Amino acid sequence: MKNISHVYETPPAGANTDWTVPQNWDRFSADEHAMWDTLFARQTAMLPGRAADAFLRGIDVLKLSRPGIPDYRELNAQLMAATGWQIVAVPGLVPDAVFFDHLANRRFPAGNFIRTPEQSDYLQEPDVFHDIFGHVPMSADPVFADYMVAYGKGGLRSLGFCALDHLARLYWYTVEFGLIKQPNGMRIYGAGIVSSYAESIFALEDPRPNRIAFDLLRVMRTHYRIDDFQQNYFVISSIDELLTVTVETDFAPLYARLDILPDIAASEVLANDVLIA
Ligand code: HBI
Ligand code: FE
Repeated sequence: MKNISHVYETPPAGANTDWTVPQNWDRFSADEHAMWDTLFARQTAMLPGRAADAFLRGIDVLKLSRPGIPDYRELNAQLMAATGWQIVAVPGLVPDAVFFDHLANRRFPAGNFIRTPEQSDYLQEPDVFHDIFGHVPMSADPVFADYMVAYGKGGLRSLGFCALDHLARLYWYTVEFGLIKQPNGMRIYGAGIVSSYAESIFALEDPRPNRIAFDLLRVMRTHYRIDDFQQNYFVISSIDELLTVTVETDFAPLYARLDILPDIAASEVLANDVLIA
């Protein structure tokens, strides 16, 4: 990804061999805590009616005893009780194999820095607001938490098939930019959308993006955008659907098919796509 500064192919000074670092919650400044509070207030005000029911249930895990950037010591006590997950602080993007291994072991790696006011609407690298506000509430949902574990284990296996780029698309179009069609309407569960004010509105209310029924092979063939809103969003009907398809699919023959099928552009719609209103 261009113009990002927190990418680590080797553990930086002070990091453990799994790239984790102490959160050092006490070192965050009043301005950094205020940045969190501003982002938190703006998103929690706009998400009722937009975020998935599971996300809104999980947001309470973040309503800790005090405002500001969550202290992982307190947050983890809540999250562990809910789904056995814990947050581990990392200095930024970590290698895929490290990332998958953390997910497979119910550890979510969260950036231990927060965006600047100039980046308040979007930044390409996962800061503490994207990771904690975006990912933690869904990680408090037992079914989604199990999906994330299954994904991490699948990611480790995909490394053996050199199929990481195909599997990364599954993460991107579900965990990061997924939509869900609930009986009461279309809702957001993807962390990349739900942590972004502008994309939360765009993904649900703008007529331009295509909202396509989730299909595993279709998603794994589809390129994604990293520096702009998505043009295609994929819509599941339930979180169970995600867990079931990931756990029950034998990915080996799927990877063989993906090797011969052409990729699909990020904004392309296929004749057999099922568009969801
Ligand atoms: N590292 N810290 C961090 N956070 C991520 O979301 C992340 C990562 N490394 C790799 C990665 N994501 C992607 O490869 C996944 O989309 C598969
Ligand atoms: Fe993310």
